[in-house]
Amino acid sequence: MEQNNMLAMILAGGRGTRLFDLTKKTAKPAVYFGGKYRIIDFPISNCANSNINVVGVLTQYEPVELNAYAGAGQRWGLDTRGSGVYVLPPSEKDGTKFDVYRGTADAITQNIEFIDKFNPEYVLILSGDHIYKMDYDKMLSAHKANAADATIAVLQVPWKEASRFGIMEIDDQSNIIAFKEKPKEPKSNLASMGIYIFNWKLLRKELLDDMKREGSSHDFGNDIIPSLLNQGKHLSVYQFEGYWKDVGTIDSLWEANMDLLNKNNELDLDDPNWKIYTSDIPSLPHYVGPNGKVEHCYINQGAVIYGTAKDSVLFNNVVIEEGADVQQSVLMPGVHVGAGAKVYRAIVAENVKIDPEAVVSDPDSKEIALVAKRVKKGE
Ligand code: ADQ
Ligand code: ADP
Repeated sequence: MEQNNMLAMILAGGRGTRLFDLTKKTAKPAVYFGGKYRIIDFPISNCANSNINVVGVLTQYEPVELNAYAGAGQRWGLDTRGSGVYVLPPSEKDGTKFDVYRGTADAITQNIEFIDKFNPEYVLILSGDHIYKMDYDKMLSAHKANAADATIAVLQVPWKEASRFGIMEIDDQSNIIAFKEKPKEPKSNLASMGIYIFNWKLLRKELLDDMKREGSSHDFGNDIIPSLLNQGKHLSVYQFEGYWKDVGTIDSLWEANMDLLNKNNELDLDDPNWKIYTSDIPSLPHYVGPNGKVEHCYINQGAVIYGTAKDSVLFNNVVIEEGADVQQSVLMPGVHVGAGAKVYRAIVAENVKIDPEAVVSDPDSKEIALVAKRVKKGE
């Protein structure tokens, strides 16, 4: 496989406050998704499939589980000679004062030495909290064809959501003429996906200049992109087509899981040319008991179902006891639903117990319930 001269850095340090208790003890990229994956499997598998061999993962908030999971990259076939996944928490370096990653750009600045060691021509910056399949090699080809200084992957978002994103205006040559991070009154609905390719020499200089700028929050969207535009640099967009979801909220995480159940879903995890790699947990095959009934579900190994499950995503070692009813829910590994309990429209966190006869939410509820601790009958 031909290696391209691009190294990837995945920003995985955010706290993920909008996922509440799911990210109390673990970083958002390590959160479970889709019956057998973790969110970080998506960007790293995309890198492996795009012939990017060196991937830095910038961790900070509750990194233990994520670090252990990322390892040296063996899960994604990235631990062979000349390639690897490198977990990069903030660390004390010779000649500099130790500090946490103060923003997304600062996280990269603190790893300039790491990047320099590989002497890449291009650096790809990714987020650790998006579900999508993307060929970054195609984005690099567009970046080169446009002879751009930087390229941002973009897509059209619904107008009502536009103020959650970096929003830009472009000319008919795909050049960015204006950019605003999370504008209150967006002038377009062309949104940044937080995926950037930079010529490393240029970014390196910009990051060092940014360190000296008073008042900078050292963030790509707030500081680096606007500054490059001000300097008249050539910033281009790469139009992404396909499924992409920022799963930073309970509702979006639930929706993305439910999307998978639709056999014609755009994400298509059954694509032989674009596999999403993950770790397989050795367990017994899943088992449906004599009265068990399962309809329209993803079920991973080790799940045991004596009750009923419908329109749900069941991770490994989930147990649904006799008479229990689970609908439109995501049950993470080891969840135990007691006899006669009802679980509707919920995300239930790893190893949580729902007591016999307990009720979680109701089928007509508009809200998605997050269940992160034991639920007792009558609660
Ligand atoms: P947000 O998603 O709001 O917007 P941010 O909260 O900065 O951006 O997080 C981006 C990624 O960086 C996340 O994966 C997060 O975990 C990580 N991260 C945050 N702070 C970090 C730190 N100090 N150290 C290391 N990692 C950190 C961004 C762009 C928008 C764009 C959206 C698309 O700024 O322009 O529209 O992504 O989702
Ligand atoms: P959310 O928006 O749900 O909180 P993000 O992961 O996007 O999730 O991060 C949100 C904010 O948390 C960002 O503005 C980021 O700067 C900040 N942040 C990043 N790392 C930390 C940390 N270690 N502790 C506290 N806040 C952090």
